[in-house]
Amino acid sequence: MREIVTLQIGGAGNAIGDAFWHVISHEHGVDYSSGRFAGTSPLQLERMNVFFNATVSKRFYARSIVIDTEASTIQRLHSSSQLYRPENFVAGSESAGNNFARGYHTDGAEILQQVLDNTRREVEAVDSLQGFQLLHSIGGGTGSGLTSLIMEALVEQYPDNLLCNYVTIPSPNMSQVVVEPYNALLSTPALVNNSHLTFCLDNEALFQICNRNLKIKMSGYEHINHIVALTMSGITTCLRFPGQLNAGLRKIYVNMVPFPRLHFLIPGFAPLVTCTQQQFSKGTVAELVQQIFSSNNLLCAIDLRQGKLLTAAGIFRGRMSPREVDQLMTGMRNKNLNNFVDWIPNNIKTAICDIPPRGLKMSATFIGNTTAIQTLFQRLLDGSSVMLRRKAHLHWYTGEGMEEQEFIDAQQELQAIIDDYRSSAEMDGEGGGGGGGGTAGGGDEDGSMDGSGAAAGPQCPYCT
Ligand SMILES: Nc1nc2c(ncn2[C@@H]2O[C@H](COP(=O)(O)OP(=O)(O)OP(=O)(O)O)[C@@H](O)[C@H]2O)c(=O)[nH]1
Ligand SMILES: [Mg+2]
Repeated sequence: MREIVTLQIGGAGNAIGDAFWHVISHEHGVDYSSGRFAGTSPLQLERMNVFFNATVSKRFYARSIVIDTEASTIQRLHSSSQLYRPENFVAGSESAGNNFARGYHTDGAEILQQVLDNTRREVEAVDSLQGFQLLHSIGGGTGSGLTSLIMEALVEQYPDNLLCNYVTIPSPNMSQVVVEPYNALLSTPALVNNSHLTFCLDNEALFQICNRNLKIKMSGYEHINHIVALTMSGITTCLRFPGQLNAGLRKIYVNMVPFPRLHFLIPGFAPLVTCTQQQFSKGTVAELVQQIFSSNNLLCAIDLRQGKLLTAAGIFRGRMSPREVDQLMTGMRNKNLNNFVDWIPNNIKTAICDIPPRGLKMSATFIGNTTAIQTLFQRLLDGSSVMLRRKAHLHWYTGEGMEEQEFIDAQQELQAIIDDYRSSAEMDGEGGGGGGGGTAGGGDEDGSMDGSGAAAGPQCPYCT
């Protein structure tokens, strides 16, 4: 069995991690509170070991290290479920206070060894580790600083294993903390150089999905985290249930990442429907295909039409005709050739898993590696540059031992990745273009690519 060890780090990392375990434990027939199996199908058990460990007493627990510099997050999870192994909780004494420097150099560094010891124990208990899954934000001090530290150590200690990050990207609409752009900036070097697969979960897009499209009144992150968990469940479907495509992290890596540095992936999910909206949906595969190629269904605030897809994958769940899925996906590519690079033939892949997610007849998850991600990186760069120019708030970092040069180096790293994506858009046979923010292709007014004309747009997943 090819196992994965999860590390959930900081406030956002643990909240999203918990939502993920909620969703996938149900899919595998494991009771979230007790960790006991109550499933009905052997398929639920077949590849359970990828994410869960089994005990002799037939209980399952999440193979996850639960990490935070402050204890309260961890206490919450401790009391909510027996799915977590108590020895795997690693808590510090004080939050890193939204400061990368404290996550990386002081408060976070203090608990690093304990994180690595626990990780080692889990790694030694598995048959054949395929890699690590790290869940964290880059706006907070722990999620940015401590995660960077952990990644450096993991790459050194486990050079043959893959690191896959699910990264919460800050949005001023969701958090008012003024230094978040600095923390995001300082996280860039570790993500560029040490992560193999980075799934970008942009709070800006998630905010828009809930607020503008679904008109949900948000009092916290619960809705957002559920959308993220559904999407993560979609991305990991092929790792958790029998199938061919993307059946392991390395296969995802090979299929989705044409150059090692260009490993930043945009996820999307469909349908995102309320009960009311569901009544008006045709519930067809064509709708799903249309929706996953709509910018409105992406978990990143970017416009797919402003760049080119290097690679794309659609993971479909539920009973449907593989022929129809293939035809529709190929049709989508053929109608939008201008939005796909022409130097990777067959750069769109599909997978189908019979088992639908809870409460839905079928769903589709999108993974795209697009040059349009430049606009997200540019947003992060601009957000930090404007403060850095005046050295605003810099003393919080220099006071913890960091130097201004580290900010400048990180800016260069971020600019370099923007340039890499831009030049890969321009590598197209016909001179490409479309990478630097210009409109590369056609598409509909709602931000979707040309498709079957089915209604697109995100809706609430809560009734599902
Ligand atoms: N999607 C999502 N974002 C969150 C959640 N909690 C916090 N955030 C975002 O994450 C950033 C703050 O990071 P946290 O993860 O809370 O911080 P941390 O890693 O615990 O670091 P410190 O608290 O500074 O030690 C902000 O951009 C928040 O908007 C959550 O549950 N879900
Ligand atoms: Mg915190």
